Amino acid sequence: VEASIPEPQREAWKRNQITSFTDKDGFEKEVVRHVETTLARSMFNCDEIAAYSATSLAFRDRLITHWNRTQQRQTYRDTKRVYYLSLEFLMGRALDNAMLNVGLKNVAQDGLAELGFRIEDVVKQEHDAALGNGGLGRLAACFLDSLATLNFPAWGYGLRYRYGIFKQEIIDGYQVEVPDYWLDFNPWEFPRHDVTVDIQFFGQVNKKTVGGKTISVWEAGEIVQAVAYDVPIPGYDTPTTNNLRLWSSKASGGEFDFQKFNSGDYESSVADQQRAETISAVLYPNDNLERGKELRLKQQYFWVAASLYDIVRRFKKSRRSWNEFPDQVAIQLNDTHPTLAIVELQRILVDIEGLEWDNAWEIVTSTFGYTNHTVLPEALEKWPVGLVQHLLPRHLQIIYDINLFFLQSVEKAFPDDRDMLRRVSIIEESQPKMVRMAFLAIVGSHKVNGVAELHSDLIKTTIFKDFVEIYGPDKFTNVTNGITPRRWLHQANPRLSELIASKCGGNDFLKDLTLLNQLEKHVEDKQFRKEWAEIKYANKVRLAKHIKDTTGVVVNPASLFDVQVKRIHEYKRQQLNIFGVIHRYLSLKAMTPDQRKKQLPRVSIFGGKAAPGYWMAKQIIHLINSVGAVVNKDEDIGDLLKVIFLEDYNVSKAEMICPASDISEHISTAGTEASGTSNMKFVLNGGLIIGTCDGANIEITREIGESNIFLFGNLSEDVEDLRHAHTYGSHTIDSDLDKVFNEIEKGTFGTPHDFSAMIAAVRQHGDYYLVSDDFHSYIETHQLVDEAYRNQDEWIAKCITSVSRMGFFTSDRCINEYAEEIWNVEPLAVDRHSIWGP
Ligand code: GL4
Repeated sequence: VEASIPEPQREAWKRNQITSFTDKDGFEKEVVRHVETTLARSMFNCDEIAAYSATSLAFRDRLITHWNRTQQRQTYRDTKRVYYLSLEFLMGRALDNAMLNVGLKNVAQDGLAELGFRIEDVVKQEHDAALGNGGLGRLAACFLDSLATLNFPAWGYGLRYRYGIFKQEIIDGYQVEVPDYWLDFNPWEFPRHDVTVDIQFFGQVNKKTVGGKTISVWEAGEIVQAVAYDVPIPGYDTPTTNNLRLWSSKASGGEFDFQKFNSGDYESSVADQQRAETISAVLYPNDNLERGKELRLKQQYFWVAASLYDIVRRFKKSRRSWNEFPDQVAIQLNDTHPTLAIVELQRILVDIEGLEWDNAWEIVTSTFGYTNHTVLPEALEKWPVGLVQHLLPRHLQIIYDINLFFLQSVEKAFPDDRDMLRRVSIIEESQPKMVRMAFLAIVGSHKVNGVAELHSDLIKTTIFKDFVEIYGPDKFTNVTNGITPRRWLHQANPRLSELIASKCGGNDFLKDLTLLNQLEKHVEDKQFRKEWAEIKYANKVRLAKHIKDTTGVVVNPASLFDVQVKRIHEYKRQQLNIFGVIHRYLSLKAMTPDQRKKQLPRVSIFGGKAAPGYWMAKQIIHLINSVGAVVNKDEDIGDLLKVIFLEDYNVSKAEMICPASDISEHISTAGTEASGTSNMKFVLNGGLIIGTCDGANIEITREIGESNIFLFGNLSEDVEDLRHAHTYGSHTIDSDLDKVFNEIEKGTFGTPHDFSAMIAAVRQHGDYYLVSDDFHSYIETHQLVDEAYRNQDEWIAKCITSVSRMGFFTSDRCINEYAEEIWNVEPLAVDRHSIWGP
């Protein structure tokens, strides 16, 4: 590498190597330089936003030298890389994370203080990067943190949406969506105007004979340009800085515009430009729901084609043979959204590189792994054949060929099961015909995984059962989700992190979370418990202040804080929670003042966005706010019960909310929540949880012990029978729930008609989510929570014990499992000073 550059030039470059700041003075110099030169401001007009911008730029410069070194080293060593393809990366804020991962937050804090700023205020200036909906997108972000921290050569590939998830406002108790203009100023991205790919759509496929061989040539009807924007991803306590490449769409400068322009059709060439830019304009705001819109399919192909072009281009530089592709490249499909990548790689290999079909297919299937994140039928992607044909004519042909060869092999193996072919076909023979993306993803990958044990078992016995028979059980595996302790403990809860460090021999637990087990021997330590409780209280005071500032409601931080924050969805059952709150309210109202005095004060806190088109979810938000409006001003009740809906739940708010929770709710109908990840965040921050036997709750219970979690409700194996009984037997509603419904219908919480659909879903429409079946045990279990909370000493002991046993749920463990079981990649440490080291 070095030898290709003449000696004197090499010396000049080395002589002028950039040195990064390491202390307060160096940091201040960089901040002042950026304020004055990059921002063209001065000490006289440097506000908090300017201070944020300059601090970010100072840290960005640092990251970039490490980023360059990481990339050069990986190229030089030519090792296998992982590519994580995700339509969502819910990154949140970058500055605080960068300062902590680089290990220079204290330096920045002191430096900013000298320049006249409080670091907390500076950090808060940053707009969340909210390019995701919920757990799926946040998981991708945690994985990037772990990949870098563990020194894996890895890239993320996604879309650079101009608008991320909408901002939620609550007006008169209703959700109102406001666009999220997050790109106003984003110091964390590098536009790479030199890294572009032309992506084609529409058109037709022609056969051509080249050298006696017939090949398919896809002639485009429209070309859109993809431009790369790179976001550096710093690992914790390592120079490894990986890359997240986000593609932005732009009108192609090619012949199409040019022709129109020359013929004087200016308006239509502008319209073309707008149409091109629309592709990466907005994130679809649905979680666990697919709407089948043409623009969404365009987004998927645009992103997948640009990413694969980039990956193949990088592979080709190494001049290896195509058969080595899977030794150099592992591609992970985050849900089915990038499934077209399978088809695109096959197209590249067969149509463009001229490989034989079987050879190409072997390479393709060895390269891809597919992660399933949901069993909900409404979330499983299917695309009308006609739409795929129109947008991607060559891809549809390839899908049909993949399906043909697949079905031939199935027929051979199961000659007596004709119905099997219909069931597993990638093409669903419905009206209209549909492409089943999950089936295509399974057939085109060498491993398929679920995200928690129960979920991985469920996919094997339900939606993918036939495929387990066809491929055998080894193709299907489980990787239970995890979270990064850097963001979700160290960054979100600095005081608790520090206290833990003082008992666990320093900060090493942030890199090896199993070291938390050292806490357990201190559980009995009175002073330790006291400090623990004080930190929880301070975090609750901080949240109480936020509640006051944003809703005007005063809550008492000494109350039990009961939190449910996540996307609003019927399967997550916020309706069960609010019905439970109403039940509590009615019980309190029925008490004498003396009886009330003995009750435990509680604050029920909700937060989360509803998909804009999900009417029932919006009704649930409205009911929560309507109940709050009545309860919060009821003088009989006072502090005994407050009901809060926090507007615009997002990553940075989660960082404040998780550390302030006493009990959090993870109460999905058993079998519906694939994993959940906030359950892990809450326990890691010293809160207990109430939950159903669903998703990762089950493994959390296994790790922390049954006595440290409040489980309730029916089990997933009973759900089907219960649903069947609701529909075909007599369906009686729980009597306490009935009273709650009657109260709503009396108009206690506003116009009853507003909530009639929610009630009818339970009473008349078969109670699909088992709200009534689980209501009694839910209420009873909350009584156990109250009793347990009264004994603060024991409560704190449960919290400490739980945290000490949470080591399993780090995303570092997940990434190591993926690396070993699915990707077959090794870490590659980067030397702080030289890329050429051993
Ligand atoms: C989800 C699941 O609903 C959630 O349980 C899981 O934790 C997450 C990450 O694996 O993926 N699937 C979809 S779709 N959205 C999610 O958040």
